[in-house]
Amino acid sequence: MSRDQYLSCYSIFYRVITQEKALSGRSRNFGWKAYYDINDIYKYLRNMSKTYPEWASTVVGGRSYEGREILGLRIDTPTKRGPGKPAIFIESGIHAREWITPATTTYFINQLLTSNDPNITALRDSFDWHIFPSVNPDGYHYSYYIDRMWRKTRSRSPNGCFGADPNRNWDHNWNTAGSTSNPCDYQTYAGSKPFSEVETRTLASYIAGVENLQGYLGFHADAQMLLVPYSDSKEHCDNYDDLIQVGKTSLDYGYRVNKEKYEGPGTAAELLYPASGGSMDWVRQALGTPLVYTYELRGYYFSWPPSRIYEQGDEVTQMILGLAVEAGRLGYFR
Ligand code: 0X9
Ligand code: ZN
Repeated sequence: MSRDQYLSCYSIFYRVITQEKALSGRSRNFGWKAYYDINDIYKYLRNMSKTYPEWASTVVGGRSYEGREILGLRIDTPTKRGPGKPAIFIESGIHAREWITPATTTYFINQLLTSNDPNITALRDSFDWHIFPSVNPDGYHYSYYIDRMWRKTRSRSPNGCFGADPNRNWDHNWNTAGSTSNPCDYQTYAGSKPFSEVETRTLASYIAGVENLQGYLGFHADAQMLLVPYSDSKEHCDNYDDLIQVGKTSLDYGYRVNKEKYEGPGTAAELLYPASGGSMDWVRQALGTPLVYTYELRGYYFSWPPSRIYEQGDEVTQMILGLAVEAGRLGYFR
């Protein structure tokens, strides 16, 4: 990259990150024109459970090193199939700096709870949703107030360095690919052992307790692609062809919104880089959940203009709808 290219890239990036918390957008009421901190996000979830008590309740998916809850919203309306609906779990914000993922996830919650579009109300009523906008709340808080590019958790290693990569810490071929044993690595420290991080350990036990879990969707930024298991090898899982077909329809639905093309679907090892110890792979292998995906949303250096959150919010809503429709057509959820 030439110096001029570098400077122009940097100035775009600088403009984007200085707008993120703009007070003009971050009004007293929660919304999607600015990025909100973890307390505001949690307040929003609690408000939604109070506003829609028949449909939604807050759930605690685990806890963090600094003592925060991993707070989510369970949306399980009393309509349609009655008890025992297929469950879908949404994981966002495992990487602290990927701010667009908690934002689009609360956007999606808002769509489920307030949209009058019959496709969206049917989507809401057909599943038992377990939605977690920020599964790494300490990291998000640290990224929000101290170091915008923070990715990891905030646990302290004996040598004084902080954090492990929570998407390298799950007990699936732990620390064998795309990870490091160096606790001071800024990005991909796998942790001292599988599930060394309280966040991944407690969340895994919550996920394992979700009845009839049929879908697990993890949201990241910013590679703009759709990934399927497994991530540490080129191995394909037994319903790989279904995963690809469902993933394609999901991307088609998303494409109609903003004409944005995502790469994939395919495995991380084939499309991105091999990485072990990820949540998606653990869920697929340990729990046998049939529909497991990682969505890499759009962005520039993990940032996205707050004035355009709704763009990716609408895209993600349609992608999830497309996924549910196509998987239903293939006979899942019966
Ligand atoms: O490296 C990652 O964890 C993800 N990319 S990111 O730039 N958002 O950090 C890719 C995740 C792919 N899935 C797994 N490795 N399990
Ligand atoms: Zn990520």
